[in-house]
Amino acid sequence: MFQPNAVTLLIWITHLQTADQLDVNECQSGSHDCHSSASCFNSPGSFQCVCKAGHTGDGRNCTDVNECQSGSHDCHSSASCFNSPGSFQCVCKDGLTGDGRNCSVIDVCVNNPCGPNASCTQQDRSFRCSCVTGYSWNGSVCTGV
Ligand SMILES: [Ca+2]
Repeated sequence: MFQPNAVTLLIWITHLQTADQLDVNECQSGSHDCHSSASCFNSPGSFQCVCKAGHTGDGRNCTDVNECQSGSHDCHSSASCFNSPGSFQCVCKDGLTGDGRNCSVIDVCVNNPCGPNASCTQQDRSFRCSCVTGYSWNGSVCTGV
């Protein structure tokens, strides 16, 4: 049976150290040629460049993906898409509220702008006030007839 003695152990250790020293971490030393929009991954004797999310390319050259043009965005159908480096933004169109992924019509009647004795009806972005039976509009509120 093989019994390692002090000399073979020393050879092993020296060999391991040499193999370890052969690998230069290009990602840490800054000697890599990855694009500024790429991530560097060190590997034994080499390294890889991978374009960051929202970018496309081979790692040496990375360009922004225009999600608004490519259709890979997830903006709501009633939102505008704005491209940006590595990302994109969704903004609900006028008269709508939400985070751009979800847009809904602003409820203009929610705070009862018509006052008492009136019903509020949303009309596109504005509202219409209708006095209940027995009341009429005096220009600002519904008053008893
Ligand atoms: Ca983009």
